[in-house]
Amino acid sequence: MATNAEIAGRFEEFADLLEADDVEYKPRAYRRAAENVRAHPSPIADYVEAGDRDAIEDIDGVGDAIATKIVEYVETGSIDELEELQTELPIDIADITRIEGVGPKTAGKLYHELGIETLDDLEAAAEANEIQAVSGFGPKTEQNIRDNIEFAREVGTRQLLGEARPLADDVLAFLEGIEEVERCEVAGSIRRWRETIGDVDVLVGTNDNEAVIEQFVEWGSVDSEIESGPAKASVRVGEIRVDLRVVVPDEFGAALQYFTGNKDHNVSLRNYAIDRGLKVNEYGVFDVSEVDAGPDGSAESGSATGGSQRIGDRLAGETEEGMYEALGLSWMPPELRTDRGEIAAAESGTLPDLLTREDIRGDFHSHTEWSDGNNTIEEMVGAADGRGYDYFGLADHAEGPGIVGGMGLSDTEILEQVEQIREVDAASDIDVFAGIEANVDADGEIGLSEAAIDALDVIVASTHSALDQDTERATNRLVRAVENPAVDVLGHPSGRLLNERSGLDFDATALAEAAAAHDTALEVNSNPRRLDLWGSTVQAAIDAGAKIAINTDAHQPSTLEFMRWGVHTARRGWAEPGDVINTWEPEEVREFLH
Ligand code: DGT
Ligand code: CA
Ligand code: CA
Ligand code: ZN
Repeated sequence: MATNAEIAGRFEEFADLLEADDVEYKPRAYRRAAENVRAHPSPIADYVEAGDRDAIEDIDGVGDAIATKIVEYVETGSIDELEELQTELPIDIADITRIEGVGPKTAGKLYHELGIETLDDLEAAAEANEIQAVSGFGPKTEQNIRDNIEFAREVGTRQLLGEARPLADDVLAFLEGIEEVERCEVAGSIRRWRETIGDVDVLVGTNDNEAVIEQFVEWGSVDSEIESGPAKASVRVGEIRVDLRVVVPDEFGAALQYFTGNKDHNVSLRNYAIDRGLKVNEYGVFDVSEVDAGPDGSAESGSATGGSQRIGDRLAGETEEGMYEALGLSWMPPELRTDRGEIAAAESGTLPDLLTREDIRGDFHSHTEWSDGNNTIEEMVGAADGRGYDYFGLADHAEGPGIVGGMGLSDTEILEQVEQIREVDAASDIDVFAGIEANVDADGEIGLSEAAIDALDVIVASTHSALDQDTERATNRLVRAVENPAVDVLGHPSGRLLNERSGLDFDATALAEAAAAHDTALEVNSNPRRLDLWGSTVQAAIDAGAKIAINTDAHQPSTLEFMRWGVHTARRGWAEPGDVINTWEPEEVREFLH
């Protein structure tokens, strides 16, 4: 059945094609509907199944016409009007618009002028210098296309963590319910909480492979079976591939360690073991000091069942903890397994004591209907209170570069909103911070009046424009923003959108040093399309002494849930509770923001 993400994807495609066709107004309506459909907390296909038309039309931005298309899509798997549009404009629009600076309008023009339909067509035209000859384009645009085509190709094949992880949770819940399953766990990038996922890996420990594999491929959510064999099977669920591997319970820990990766971590771990006369593989940790069958190379000639890889004295393999312990290392959370120093830290007992969800006491960046959010101040605060938070910050958009006219708040409106926020604060149990999301212009300035700055508790400053600057200019710009004494948090520092645009490239250490010196926190924006900062940049920030703020950037109560992605992303950057200001006591937070 169609997921909300798939439905949203169709409307995004609709919007892109209409825009490529120079249609006005409608694309915006479709995009708004897509966004709300994507964020909707329950499966919309269920409403269709139950014939609950009202529930569909209750979704913000979904009127009669869009509801009809949703029903058509869920029931038939396609939308006639969209198919017609696709025939008329046979452009791989999602692929082509992944190139920074190439929007649907440009894609439409390139199709009409040069017949470009695919990324390959586009690359060929750029190589042949045909693009700069089209009116309105120039050598700079053409060069930009050449520079970004690789990025566009690569990202097209990966899913967002925020879309793949809920599916992985469902797979796990299903497998746990199978009688023959003794142990199961996700593995691979999904267990490491990487921000994008190539495929979902799951591992089962059982003594009855056949029964488990048979039930797995018959799972109700499976759209098609890709392959299945005696010890593994792969299926497709929506757009996501799920790989199941089945092992005996006694080797579950070894397989879990191996298939969690990442590859670099595994290679380093294997070398670490070899240096100590041990051998690590997907079957266990083995003492091979008494084995004279040659070094590592002999394993390659082993049978498909790994017979010759189970050579020597097995020291561990049943549990993952045991695997690391046999190597003299403490167990480490999967988020850390990227070969950025975690093995040395495990050896010396200096692994970080990572932040957890329970440590989070608030959020500093959310939106209301005052700008582009869907709810009132009261509703957002109520939802934050309902999550047990101690404090909560509203940060609607201020007007400025990159913000659609009329959507951002003027200085006068900011002062009006602050007053309302104070009233809501007085009437609620949690501390409510009056904030704003200011816009960092191309030179690093934020355009807020002194009066607004004085009235506000939290100023989140974010870039929303000029995201194609070179590294030096981008770094200077962001450093200037964090040095501004009014700025408390630098919002989504790179401005990247996963699978859509790469955002600013900047020197994370230089930025973090400036942030640390000026008591400005760097944001981990938890929106699954952003996750910005991310693992390596969070780690650089913390190493330089900067503080992190994990924010949801929620535009409605349901997306306060995004905190889950932000916390795991911060864990990928070795964040301990003290590094993250939203674990602090309310008084400490006030002090930091002041
Ligand atoms: P993905 O699916 O592209 O998001 O990334 P992963 O990390 O899930 O990669 P995947 O699905 O190809 O393989 C799952 C894990 O299996 C991977 O993280 C580490 C392990 N693995 C796969 N191939 C190799 C390999 O050739 N050598 C080693 N040491 N480990 C491997
Ligand atoms: Ca994978
Ligand atoms: Ca895989
Ligand atoms: Zn925001």
